[in-house]
Amino acid sequence: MAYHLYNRLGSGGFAVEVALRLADAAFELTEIESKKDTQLPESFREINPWRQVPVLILPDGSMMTETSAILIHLAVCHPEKPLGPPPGTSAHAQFMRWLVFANVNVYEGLLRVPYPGRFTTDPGGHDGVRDAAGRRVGEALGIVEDALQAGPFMLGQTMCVLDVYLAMLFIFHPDKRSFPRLTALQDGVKNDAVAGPVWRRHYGDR
Ligand SMILES: N[C@@H](CCC(=O)N[C@@H](CS)C(=O)NCC(=O)O)C(=O)O
Repeated sequence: MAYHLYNRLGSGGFAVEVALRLADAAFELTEIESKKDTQLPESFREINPWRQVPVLILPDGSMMTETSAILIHLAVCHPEKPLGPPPGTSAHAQFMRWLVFANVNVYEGLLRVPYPGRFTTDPGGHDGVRDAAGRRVGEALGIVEDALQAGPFMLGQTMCVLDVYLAMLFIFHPDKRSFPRLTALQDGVKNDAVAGPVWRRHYGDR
């Protein structure tokens, strides 16, 4: 059985789709018809009780969520493909560190912009949630920017799925000028022969 990816165009599953293509893995893709920044249909709970994409069904039929965990899993399952460094190495430790850092501090912060009502019970407090989250995401991206000194990618010269993930998250931050190294990393992902076409299907010329 092949993998099965559930996603919504323009969502985090972009990075999972690129990982599957880098792995040359057979997969079926279901793109949920649902507008960006809205809730997925109630019926999607049958696939994922948390009602979010991406969801990856593994070849044995088990189900995975959480983009960073999926990317780590795919990299470990396809060590001969250019997804990430060999498990057990210091480079792999950094790979996992930054994937989780980005997931917790950037992805989750960005979600506070479309869904502020999930993070305060004060109906008048939505702008405050958005502003504080935007500031915190900016701080987190600053840490990533500093870590990119050896660049152009997070682990050096070679792109891996960590870079694909960061490039995708960076789209949603309004301030590009403060992050020249992240901008260069994003350009590298957009220009990649495998990631580029997937990028354009999801994000056009952004
Ligand atoms: N923690 C999840 C977050 C996934 C997520 O937030 N997905 C968004 C699309 S980018 C979504 O499904 N939003 C619909 C909702 O939260 O109701 C992950 O890392 O994969």
